Parts: sequence; structure tokens; C-alpha cells
Amino acid sequence: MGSINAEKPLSVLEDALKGGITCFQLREKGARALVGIEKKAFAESCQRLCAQYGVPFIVNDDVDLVVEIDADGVHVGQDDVEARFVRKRIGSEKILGISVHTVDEANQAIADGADYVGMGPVYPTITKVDAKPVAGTAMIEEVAGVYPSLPIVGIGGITAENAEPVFRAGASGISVISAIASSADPEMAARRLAEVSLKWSWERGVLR
Ligand code: 3NM
Repeated sequence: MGSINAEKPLSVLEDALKGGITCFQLREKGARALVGIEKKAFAESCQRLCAQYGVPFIVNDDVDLVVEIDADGVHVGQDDVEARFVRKRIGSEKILGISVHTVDEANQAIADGADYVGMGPVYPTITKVDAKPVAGTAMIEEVAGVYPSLPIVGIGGITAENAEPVFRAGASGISVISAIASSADPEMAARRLAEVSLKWSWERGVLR
């Protein structure tokens, strides 16, 4: 893996879609992040690509943009705008994802109308500068134990090689940035991740 390919994000996205990703979240953050009409135009390009592949397009932490361009959903963290207001604003049809780190936060996320929760960082990551301490998979296991049918998506340092414990702990999905965006072959990287996910959704289906 090298550094994240920030120069050609749309071609990385298209490769990832070809490789079989099942959901895409636009997370436009950091010093060089696009804003305003540039962010909107870029978001719409991502949205069009995702639509071509029938993959949901979710925007991180920008409810106004979600409503404006009619994205499929929004993801918010604990420090972002209060989730119950987000559900009210986007209506019942759109996907609402909420980052949680404890069972209490999961309780609240469900009460606020979350369709899924994100949990991390499972492993060390250099992608999110303000990531919380590495959490491993224990809390995923705890939340999955309390809410067996709540979709949990693990995040943070996940690769095709280390994804298994995340699924074993009870996650239904994995979310990655560098495993795809820093790969020399993003399509192949996405394909391998999709294969691991598919294997686990099949096993979980059989086990339940
Ligand atoms: N959120 P990578 S970790 C965006 O713990 C994000 O909530 C995290 O990137 C959390 O796959 C993270 O390159 C970064 O580690 C994920």
C-alpha cells in the first residue's frame, strides 16, 4: 500500500464500484477538503457513478448537502449535529448511520432512528487524525450481543487480511478507506474485501 490516491478520486471510486463495494460514503474532510459548489459538484459526480452501479451514496456529516442533492443517506458522529434532528430532517426513507463507541451510544442511536451504526477504530489508522483510541472488536461484540439485528459496520485500519475478527465479533459490514484508496489496484482490493464480506454474510446467515 502507498499513500491515498487523492488526485484521481473518481477513478478510484469507479474501480471500487467495479470491484464490488456495496455502499459508498463521501467523507470530504481535512485541510484540502472541497467546500461549497465544488464540494456539491464533486458529490454529484460520485452520486452519478454510484447510481450507475446501483450502490447507495451516503454523505458524511453534511445534512444540507444530503437534502440538496437527494443523496441516499447521511452518516453522523457523536460530535456532529444531534442525530434525532437529522432523522427528522431527512425523513424516514433515507439511510441514517451513526458512529457509536459504547452500548449507551448504541441505545441512543437506535432511539434517534439509526439504520446502522459505525464502530471504530478497530485497528490503528492514520487516515482519521482525530480518531479515538484503538478499540479492537470487544465493544462490537458487546453491542452485537445486546442488539443482534442491528447492522454494525466496523471501521479503522481494516483490510481483507484482518477483517475476519470484525465479522466474528458480530459486525455485518466493514468500512475502509486506505485498503482501497491506497492500493495500487483499487478494483482488486475492493474485490477481495467484497469476497470476505460475502463469505461472512453467508456464514452468518447460515449460523442464524
Ligand atoms: N472513522 P482507514 S476510523 C473515517 O473510528 C474513520 O470512527 C473512524 O480509514 C472511527 O480504513 C476512520 O484508512 C478512518 O483506516 C478509516
